[in-house]
Amino acid sequence: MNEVADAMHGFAEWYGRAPIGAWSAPGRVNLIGEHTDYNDGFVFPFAIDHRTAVALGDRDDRVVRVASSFAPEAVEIHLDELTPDAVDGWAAYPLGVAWALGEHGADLPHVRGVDLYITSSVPIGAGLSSSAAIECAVAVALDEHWGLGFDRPTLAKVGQLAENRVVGAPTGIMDQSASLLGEADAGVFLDCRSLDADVIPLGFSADGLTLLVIDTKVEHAHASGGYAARRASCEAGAAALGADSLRDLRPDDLERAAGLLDDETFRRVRHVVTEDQRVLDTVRTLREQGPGAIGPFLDASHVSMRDDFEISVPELDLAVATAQANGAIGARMTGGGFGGSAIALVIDGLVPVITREVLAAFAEHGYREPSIFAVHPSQGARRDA
Ligand code: GAF
Repeated sequence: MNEVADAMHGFAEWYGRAPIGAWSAPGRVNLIGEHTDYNDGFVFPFAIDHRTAVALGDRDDRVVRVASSFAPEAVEIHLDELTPDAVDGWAAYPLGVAWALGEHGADLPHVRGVDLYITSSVPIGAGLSSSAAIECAVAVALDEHWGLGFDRPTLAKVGQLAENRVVGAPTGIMDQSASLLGEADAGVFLDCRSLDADVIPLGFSADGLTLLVIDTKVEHAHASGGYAARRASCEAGAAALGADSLRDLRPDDLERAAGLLDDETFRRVRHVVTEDQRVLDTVRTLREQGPGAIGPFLDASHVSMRDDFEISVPELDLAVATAQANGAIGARMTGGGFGGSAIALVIDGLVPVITREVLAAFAEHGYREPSIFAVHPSQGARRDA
């Protein structure tokens, strides 16, 4: 799909004139580091080659109007009326970004309105951050059009604020950071406390490896229960242990934690503390030995999410187990959980057999047919036209 051409074409059809520019931002796969971002910990995602594009046209008044290929109606609002509660549904993502830019210091009372048209090839609800892709595409577009000059870490915070306050999902900073900072063939190793980011070559294709996404088609939403409950458990666990955040604990501290926390909170804490360590181990191993050696950390991450953090579902477990049983280097669910996608790092030659076996296993269990496809680490948000 050529998202940018589609966005420009869609804009022209919808608004009856050509746009003045088009920007795009990718979805992401998180290689490792799940539910660590809002605990001030470490993550290692990469931007994928599925993007959301936004075409933009200027206006003489102060109305912002958004239309898209995925909703039948356009939504519009006067900038003077833009508050977190004034918008909902899909338009909360793009319009939430406009509001959040103001919260970060953009002089919204003095900018003119815009028309936007959005298209996307990031599957929705698949755990690949379709929401961050919209936020980041709109953020870079408005930042440039309104001459704001915000840096990328600030735009990541803008996207996160839109998601937290306007969409209402208590998510962390990972997805927007991956979408804005990603580069071709590289992962973004992010310290979510300092926001220091290291862009590290992944070298999958050079080493004959493919990163497969297995979209289970079990839809998740982070504005609802489970995600917020996990976050609350982590905060309660940190408080009970006298830590500012779980980032401040090491695996050595877990024995003490076991004596102080109830079983469920302890397991939530153990996931985050060991996951932070797995991110560090993955990055070190990747640097020292290459991507073919990181499999055990991916596998262990899945077990931790399944048993300790309890955010997997049977379809994700089946995808992971089947990929592993058929020779994947490593496999795990990716993203917030409760549905969405698994990933499997696979030797190129095994892609057909792993694809076939996962499809067969899903059919045998009577699960909905998953969508299985390769993704490539790609460039982050950019201006395209
Ligand atoms: C979702 C959230 F948006 C991220 O901030 C992160 O917490 C992730 O779930 C879990 O690692 O994608």
